[in-house]
Amino acid sequence: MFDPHGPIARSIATHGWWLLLMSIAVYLVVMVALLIALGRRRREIDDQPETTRRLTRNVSIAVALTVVILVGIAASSVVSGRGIYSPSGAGAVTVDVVGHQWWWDFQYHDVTPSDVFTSPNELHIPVGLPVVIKAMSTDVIHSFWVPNLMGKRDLIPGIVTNTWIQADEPGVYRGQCAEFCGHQHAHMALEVVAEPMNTFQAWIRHQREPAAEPATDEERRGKDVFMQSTCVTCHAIRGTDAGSHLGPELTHVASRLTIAAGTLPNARGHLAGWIANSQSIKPGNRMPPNALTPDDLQAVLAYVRSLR
Ligand code: HEC
Ligand SMILES: [Cu+2]
Repeated sequence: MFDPHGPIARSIATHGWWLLLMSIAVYLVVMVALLIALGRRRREIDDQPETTRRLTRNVSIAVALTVVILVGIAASSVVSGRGIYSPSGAGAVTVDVVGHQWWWDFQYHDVTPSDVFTSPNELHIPVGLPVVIKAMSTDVIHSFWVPNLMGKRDLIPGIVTNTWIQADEPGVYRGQCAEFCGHQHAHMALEVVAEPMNTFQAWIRHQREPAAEPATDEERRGKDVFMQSTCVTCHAIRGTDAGSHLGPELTHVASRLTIAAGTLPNARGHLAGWIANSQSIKPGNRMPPNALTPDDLQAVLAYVRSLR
């Protein structure tokens, strides 16, 4: 959070530095005054009314100064708070951020219903433009936090919270759930991929497309196994009969950087381990182990890996 890459994070970091420097200054002044008082001998004039008056005046000045500093901090809080709540301009795109135990779903709004798609655990945004976020949760309270780009935003069941996010430069920024939400809270991470407008639009166009048709025999067999086993009860693959959203959408799963909410890099070996028994990787997560034969597992793997 002390390495801001967007306007919200910057105003939070600036505010944080001011608070820190102010606290250090006040602490030093108080300590120096304390040391002077400790080292000072008691004198005869200390009991005279003149000294009492001077003391009263000095204490009043210190109290007034304290009030001024606190009001200054409050004002600075309000100013940075305003910048955080209202987007810097019209939003480029609106995204629903939905918290699940223990993964994120990002649903991109569109005027055409068939163009709506989800991008689990990976939020793509165009550089330099605000993206409007509507945050919600399906189970318990989560908190959406991307330290380099924005402060924490709670996702509360039954309530839609509005916020926004913006990045200055292209890059991949890690985010993390910041409100303890159960067993796998620590493995509830996400990636924000900030990219130039044309790359972002190309990504959107690609994500809108239905899943690629299987190209090889093994992939075709994998698709059959997928459609005939329990996978379809939880996962959606657009363009096929699989349409459940209990788990992350898999239409373009192979194009993502990580699997299981930032738990593992999206590589063949990790995927195999995940599909066979995700409970050994992320114990308690909502995907049950799958008793697939080795051949079926290889085929499903080939199919899932073809979903670019
Ligand atoms: C009872 C529901 C359920 C069933 C059945 C199920 N999954 Fe999942 N799956 C999930 C959930 C929930 C997650 C997300 C877990 C997490 O990250 O905490 C997931 C994650 C995944 C992922 C990683 C996706 C990502 O982007 O992180 C893959 C790949 C996957 N499942 C494939 C399969 C396959 C193949 C089958 C069938 C053999 C299957 N799943 C059966 C619920 C299910
Ligand atoms: Cu959490």
